[in-house]
Amino acid sequence: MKRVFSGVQPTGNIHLGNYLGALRQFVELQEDNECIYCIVDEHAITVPQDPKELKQHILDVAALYLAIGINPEKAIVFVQSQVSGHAELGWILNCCANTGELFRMTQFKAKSQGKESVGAGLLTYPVLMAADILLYDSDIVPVGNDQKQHIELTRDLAIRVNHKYGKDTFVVPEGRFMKAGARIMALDDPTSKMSKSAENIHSRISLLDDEKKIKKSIMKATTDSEGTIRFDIENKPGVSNLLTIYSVLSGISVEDLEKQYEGKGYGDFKKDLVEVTIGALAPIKEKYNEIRNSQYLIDTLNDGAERADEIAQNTMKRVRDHFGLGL
Ligand code: ATP
Ligand code: LTN
Repeated sequence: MKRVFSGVQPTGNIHLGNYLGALRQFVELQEDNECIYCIVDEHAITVPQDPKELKQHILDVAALYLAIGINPEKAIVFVQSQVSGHAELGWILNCCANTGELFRMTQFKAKSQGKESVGAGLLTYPVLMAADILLYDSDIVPVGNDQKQHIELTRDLAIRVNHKYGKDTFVVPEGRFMKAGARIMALDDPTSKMSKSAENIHSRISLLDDEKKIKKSIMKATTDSEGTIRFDIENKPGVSNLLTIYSVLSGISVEDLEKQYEGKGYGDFKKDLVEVTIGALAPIKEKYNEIRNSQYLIDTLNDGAERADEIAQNTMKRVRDHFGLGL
């Protein structure tokens, strides 16, 4: 059995991009692998967070994990800060990473753009992500396309450490990316990715959006002036993004959708996409409401943390030993 690890930041409600690019894989992989899914709250504080809101968001994401179909009897679900090995291994790996490679990360460049000084956590964030992954001897890391560079860095760090401290220090992991949906674009600007933290709420569809909001965001979505429904990322990024979302949510191929909407306008197409989206999200919302405030959710997370900690402590013993730390 392969070990799978992934995480989502509790920085807001999960959106269609997170779901189609990453979380959809979480559910699929739990059938045949040993899966560990984390709510990475220590990553969230790389930018300022309101403590009360952060606590709520942790439970929101946890409830959404279960609502989309992650089964705690098959997978471990837990909160990062409940397992101290993440921060500890993060420090050790910080001592193995170079500032040059961290300054080159596109996410760091984007988040620090135009600012004279930013929190050091923004720079070292990918090292903590590497620690998350390596702490569990993970083989596979299901993520969206935007995390490719961070996965590469994780692999580089693992190989570097293995070379210096013994080849069985870390398992070298691999990223897993969806063929369709690995990069869902913002609805208001199809040249940038859909994001939890973007200011315009109509740039994204959150899994918990109500029907009115879903309708408004899709009907407002940026398209183009050509008027035909066909997949062409270069020239028609907005329509292509909507076609991807439609196809993945409905299970109908993009080619069949193009045929289905031949001679029809964007209005008809968008109206149908509204229905498809509402239909796909309704069961998720229902399950979420059932468990969000339950003791079951808290018990699941505490149990997950205990199971994760056991694996993490084993890895940390080995890592400390290889590095010569302690007695
Ligand atoms: P933020 O906007 O606050 O940076 P985010 O929306 O990027 O957050 P994360 O918690 O950082 O969300 O990402 C969770 C997972 O979702 C990651 O695997 C990431 O690659 C994936 N993901 C995020 N945005 C998209 C997107 N637009 N399309 C596909 N996958 C995405
Ligand atoms: N950096 C990721 C979130 C994340 C993650 C991880 C993903 C933190 N640690 C470990 C996979 C494995 C992001 O999506 N921004």
